[in-house]
Amino acid sequence: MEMTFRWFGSKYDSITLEQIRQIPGVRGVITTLYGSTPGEAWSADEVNALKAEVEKAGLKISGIESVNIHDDIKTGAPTRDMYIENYIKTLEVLGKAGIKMVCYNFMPVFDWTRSDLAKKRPDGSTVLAYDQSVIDKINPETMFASLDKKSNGFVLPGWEPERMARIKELFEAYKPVTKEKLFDNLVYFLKAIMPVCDKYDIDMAIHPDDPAWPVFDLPRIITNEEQIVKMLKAVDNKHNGLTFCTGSLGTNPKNDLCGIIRAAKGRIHFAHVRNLYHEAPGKFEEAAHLSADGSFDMYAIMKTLHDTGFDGIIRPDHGRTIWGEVSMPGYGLYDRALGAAYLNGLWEAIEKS
Ligand SMILES: [Mn+2]
Repeated sequence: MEMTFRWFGSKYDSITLEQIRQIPGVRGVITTLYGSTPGEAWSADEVNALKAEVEKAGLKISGIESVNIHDDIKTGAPTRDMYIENYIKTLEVLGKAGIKMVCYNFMPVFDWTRSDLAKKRPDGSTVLAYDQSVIDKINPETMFASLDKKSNGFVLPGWEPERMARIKELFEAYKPVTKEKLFDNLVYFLKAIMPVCDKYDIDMAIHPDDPAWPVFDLPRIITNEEQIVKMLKAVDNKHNGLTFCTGSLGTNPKNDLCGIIRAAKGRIHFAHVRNLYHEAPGKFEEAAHLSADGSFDMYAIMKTLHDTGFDGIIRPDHGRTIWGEVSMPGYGLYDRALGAAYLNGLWEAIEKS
């Protein structure tokens, strides 16, 4: 198990590499070329510069989150092959730089969705929260505007203003894309990139949909054990794997998180481990990583990862905003550092018992 920490780059993050270096047990960061747009081929110079910056601080790049997928690949537009070619070029650049884990998602239009970025909890901390009844009453533009207001001035990953400006056009493009079509387009993409993944030993790790059900009538395909197993089997190559994200899969209380770990055994290349508190169906808020603060049994999750032979990259996920920190919502230093320490503690106890 390799404990890592997400870092948004010196231009975008409120947290420095020097701070990350001081979190016990963290030696790697998960980052990306912020400022790149989905569909473009990354340059070796930019990747190497990022790598040198991280290494100068005594850390390494453990993986990329994310190399985003152009919407034309997801919709299966005629231009998809060109964008897949660019994706392959990016993977080549990463492979040559020794970066061997790539997280991505196949969600239409949006990355994650929340109805509130700063919901107050009884302890005075604030967290990201979701309430389906609120989402049902608004449209995507209104949601973006309200999220943008509470983002503390940070650009939210997956919610970049350039992207939101094209939102109507994107919804049009996805109109003919059924759940089945979206899945076929994912398989088409994966089959095309497996040769370069084989060549450079790059593990692709698809991120589950967040939340794990359709939002704004857009199809969602990586939502539960059945869909994950179907995806792994459709391209049965060890480099086609999963980002096991408790916070996304766990949005649906019907998902048995430990069951999913067992079902995807050997194909989990990356784990996002955090806790959620379920208030009611379709209504949840994020919590501290500690089991007692939310609805998940974090010990059982870590134990199942351990017992199924997980030896991949792991990171704490969204944290609460605490101790007056001003940061990108969910991505402050303090609570995620507490999360890393807690997960490391669980892991050490599991290994020694
Ligand atoms: Mn995640």
